[in-house]
Amino acid sequence: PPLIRLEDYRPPAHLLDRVELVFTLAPEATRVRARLHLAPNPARAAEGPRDLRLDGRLLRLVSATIDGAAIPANALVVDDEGLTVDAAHVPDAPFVWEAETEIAPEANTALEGLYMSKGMYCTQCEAQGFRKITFYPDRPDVMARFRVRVEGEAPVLLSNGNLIASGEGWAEWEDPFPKPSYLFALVAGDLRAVEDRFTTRSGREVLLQIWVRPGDEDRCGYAMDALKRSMKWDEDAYGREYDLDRFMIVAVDDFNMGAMENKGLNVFNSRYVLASPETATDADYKSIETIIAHEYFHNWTGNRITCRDWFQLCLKEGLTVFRDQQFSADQRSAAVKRIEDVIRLRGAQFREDGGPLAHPVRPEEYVEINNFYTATVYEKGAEVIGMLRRLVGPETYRAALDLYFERHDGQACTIEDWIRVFEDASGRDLAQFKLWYSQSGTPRLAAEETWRDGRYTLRLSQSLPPTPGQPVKKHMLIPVAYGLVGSDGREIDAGLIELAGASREVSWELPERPTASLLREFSAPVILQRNLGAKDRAFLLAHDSDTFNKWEAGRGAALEAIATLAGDARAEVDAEYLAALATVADDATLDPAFKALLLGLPSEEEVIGHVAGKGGVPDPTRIHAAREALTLLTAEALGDRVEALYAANAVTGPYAPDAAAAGRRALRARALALITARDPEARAARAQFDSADNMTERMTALTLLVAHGAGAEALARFFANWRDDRLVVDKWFTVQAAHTPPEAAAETVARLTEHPDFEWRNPNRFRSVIGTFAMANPAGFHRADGAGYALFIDWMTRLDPVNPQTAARLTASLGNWRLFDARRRTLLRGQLERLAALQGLSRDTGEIVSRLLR
Ligand code: B3K
Ligand code: ZN
Repeated sequence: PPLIRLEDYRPPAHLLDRVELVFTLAPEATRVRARLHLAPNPARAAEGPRDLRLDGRLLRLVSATIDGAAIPANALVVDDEGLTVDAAHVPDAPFVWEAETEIAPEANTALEGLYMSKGMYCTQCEAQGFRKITFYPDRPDVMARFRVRVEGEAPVLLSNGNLIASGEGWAEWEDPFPKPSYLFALVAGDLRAVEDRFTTRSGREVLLQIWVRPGDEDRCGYAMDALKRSMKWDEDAYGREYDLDRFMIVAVDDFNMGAMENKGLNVFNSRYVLASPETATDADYKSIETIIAHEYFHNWTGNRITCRDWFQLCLKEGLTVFRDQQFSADQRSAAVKRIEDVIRLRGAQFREDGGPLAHPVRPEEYVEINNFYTATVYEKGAEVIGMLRRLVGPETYRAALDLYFERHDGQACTIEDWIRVFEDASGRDLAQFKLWYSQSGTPRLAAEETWRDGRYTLRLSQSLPPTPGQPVKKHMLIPVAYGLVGSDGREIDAGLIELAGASREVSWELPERPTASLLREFSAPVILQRNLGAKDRAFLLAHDSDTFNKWEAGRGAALEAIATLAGDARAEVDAEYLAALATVADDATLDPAFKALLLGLPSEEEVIGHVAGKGGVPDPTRIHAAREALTLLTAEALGDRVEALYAANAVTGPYAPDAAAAGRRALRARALALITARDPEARAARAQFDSADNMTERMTALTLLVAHGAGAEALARFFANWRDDRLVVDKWFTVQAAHTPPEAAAETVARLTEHPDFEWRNPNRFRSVIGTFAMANPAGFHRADGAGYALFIDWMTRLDPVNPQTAARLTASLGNWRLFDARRRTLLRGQLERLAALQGLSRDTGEIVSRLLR
């Protein structure tokens, strides 16, 4: 398959003004009539007459005309990827292309284009699904106004924009804003709307609708509330108002990702819309809030201003993630949110950046663009914007964004456009900063400190490891936020150091040696290399005014402790760290959510990355045991504080998903884990499972029981209770795949795949078993005999022909496979080669496997 390159970008040969579509829906044979008002692109006028090239896949062309006239058979050639009309038959002036195509939504298991989910029609067009609906210049720099008529038996027929007319069996929609085809959506089915209204700050009334299947209406309240808060927040924080008469969200059960920002008609994976206290956890509520906000924010960052080509994906995704992070920080606790975001970044993005799948925030080549909706584009893309904001300051950041919206509204843009508004707003040359978009890999930031004759010197230096295709790199501009803390805990100095060259030295004349708090708020996505002794760590954990680094100090100690115990099970654990945890437990001034993070441990996955980052070879089996051991040591060190924390943080009254209540539950969950670590019978967890009146506390208990190998009875009761609720049944599968002890995990997962409810064609269900096993149970998955690997690849070979996008995504979770020992690497390589050799392997999975093996 061809490699698509950024440097080969050319403007489109033809532009579009208007598009009219008529859909006649039928599961096996939907007819699509398209009328495209095309014109030669003046930007390519010098070329004279040119072929008309339209993208199209898996379409049956019924008829086609240009300006009403048939096209001679020998002038129109259809191939696997589209069609070409010979230039001799293409007017060199505006013209109308009309075509009728037939598609089979019911047979579409890839869930891209028009497909069916439990009798309901829906679409997913980003990135290139529209070409599976009709022949079209399917690229984001071709924008058009759409008018859509939907005909079908379904009672509800939806598309983008405003409803202009409807009758029995038909509806017509018009979207006044020009948009690229990837933002097109159509939904039809037996759906019910939960409605509300929002008045924009200029006084326009917007109808808000959340469309769900009958019976789910009572689970939309939180999503609706999150939507209204998002709309208000975008007005207040960015001056952005909603622009159509209505905003619709549809919940769909079969969906490859989280959600999709189609103009005026967002389509969501139902797990990110539906919630009730009995069925959803605090974590679910939090995700719903974030994703509702994210898709809504895309209306300006993505839809009104879109991407010129798919290499610019981070232009909309990095920015929109950054915006949703700001929103969540404002709605909840900023300190907690920042820590959670960094955990996520290190878990997914650092792992990607450190292995064969590493790529720049703005990639320069791809085979299948769907493979680039990655943690690097999204999460690192957001970090880059956070650095920009820090460098220019919040006021200039806002001015730059105002300029961005003013200058580029209605356009398809590039990272160059984005950087330019910052240069214009700040007067700063950002050429070096822009390297963050083109250089892959996680920079290492080394810090050395000296204290001599009343002078404290901090020397920062950077190095950039080689990554695929980038053996040598230039120095980056790294903003390093810092603070110097005196022995009495007072702040001596704080500020920002910009490291632009290989190294930089800064020094202070001081009466005493300070303790430096470096990379505050995690001011750059780098790996900080610093010899911080146990004493300094415990000091920062106790005294740092920067909440991120306060947490980070404990995190560093925990990582060291687990790594040490994994090497030698009888090693001593840093006593200062355990003592500091006791102080944390006693500190009544700390927000419970933050305290829960301070008392928590890094995931096994994070320890794997940490050990590898220091040049070691991680052994997942030993790391699992070491993490358990540290949990027990922590429980012992805290003594009866854990029971006290458990009792003191009970939340009374009816369940509410707000940050304060969720924070108390998180702290209580941590206490329960520590209590359970000391009790082989897991009595407290059993008691909580029996008495819980909400899903958060029930899942906390069930998770601990399963991890203890004591979950059988609780699992059976849980399933009997919730077997009819698909989202809860997903949790039942997930908890077993993630938390079954390592020795038994592969067998348990194999058994789960034989369960009658393992509907593996449903992406949520597939991910809850196979994806969870590979990503959330490292010790089970990496069991030394390779059983986990074989099982995983068996399922990839089965899923790939049915749903290549999801298969490729899950295969990419092996991005860290080279970190392990020779024996595991040999087993993994064998399995990857088996997948690579599969007859008819998709372009999606094929690209991932070949990058993994390169
Ligand atoms: N833009 C979509 C993701 C589309 C993924 C295509 N494979 C959701 C989002 O980022 O908001
Ligand atoms: Zn997005």
